[in-house]
Amino acid sequence: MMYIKKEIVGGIGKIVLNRPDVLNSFNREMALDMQAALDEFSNNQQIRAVYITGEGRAFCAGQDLAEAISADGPGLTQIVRDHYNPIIKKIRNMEKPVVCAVNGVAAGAGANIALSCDLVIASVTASFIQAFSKIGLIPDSGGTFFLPRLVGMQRATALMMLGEKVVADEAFKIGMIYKVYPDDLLQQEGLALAEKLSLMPTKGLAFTKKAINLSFFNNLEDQLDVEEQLQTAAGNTSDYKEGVNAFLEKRKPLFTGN
Ligand code: T3D
Repeated sequence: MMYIKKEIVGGIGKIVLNRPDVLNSFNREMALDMQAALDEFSNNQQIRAVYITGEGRAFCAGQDLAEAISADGPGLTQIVRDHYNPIIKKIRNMEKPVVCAVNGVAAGAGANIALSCDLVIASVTASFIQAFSKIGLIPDSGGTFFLPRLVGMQRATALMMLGEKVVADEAFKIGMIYKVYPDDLLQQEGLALAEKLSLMPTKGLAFTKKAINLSFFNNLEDQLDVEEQLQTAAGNTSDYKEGVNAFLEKRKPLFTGN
């Protein structure tokens, strides 16, 4: 089965979660296919932005609960350690921007995979549910890391404990996501955003992402050191030279990602 559809559109690596009958909930095969797709797009230098969305009416309903309780299934520990944790690490360590277009409900691990991406947009009828508490679990897939940082402790705690649905407009208002679009414009706008990013200085964006990742752990002194190092590296890229030359020559820059 092709539970993950992959496509390369110009400089964009597109991933579509594809188990629409069960709202794109993840079973083991789908999680491993997702990891493989992320690896492939990470290694492909022609791809300069990654785009993730869902097939059908949902983005992703998280873990396939039938698999989760199946006696011969992988079991909780393996599901978290081998399925979701690698997906989140691959997204955060991807040296290119990852755009997530949430096209419908995003629940459980589905919500938190979305929130781990660099820019999260959603259709107006999409929603986010930290569904874990309703079945006695804790938010995984980075939820306890990203959500308090995005919306603050109080809201994050309430969302994670109560498991209430947050509609897209509310998610936007509380800073959980970047933008909301009408349903029929989401894919067009999402791909335009990914394309825009794919034409930007890829290494500079990767260094920015690295600095953001490190900022979660550093004090100001250490973070200023990180900025110094990464700015030096950014200054050694061809795209930096192109950006400055284009500005001085009053023309549009042509970035190559190098
Ligand atoms: O071992 C572990 O579990 C550890 C890992 C944890 C990570 C997690 O993600 S835990 C959280 C798992 N997800 C959930 O608890 C969400 C479960 N789904 C729902 O609450 C609802 O489906 C939604 C709120 C997301 C959407 O509701 P609605 O009314 O729009 O759709 P529906 O009718 O509930 O679902 C449509 C179909 O998808 C339905 O199948 P059917 O009746 O048409 O044959 C439903 O059973 C199926 N489905 C939806 N979510 C899941 C699922 N099947 C398996 N697993 C699911 N997560």
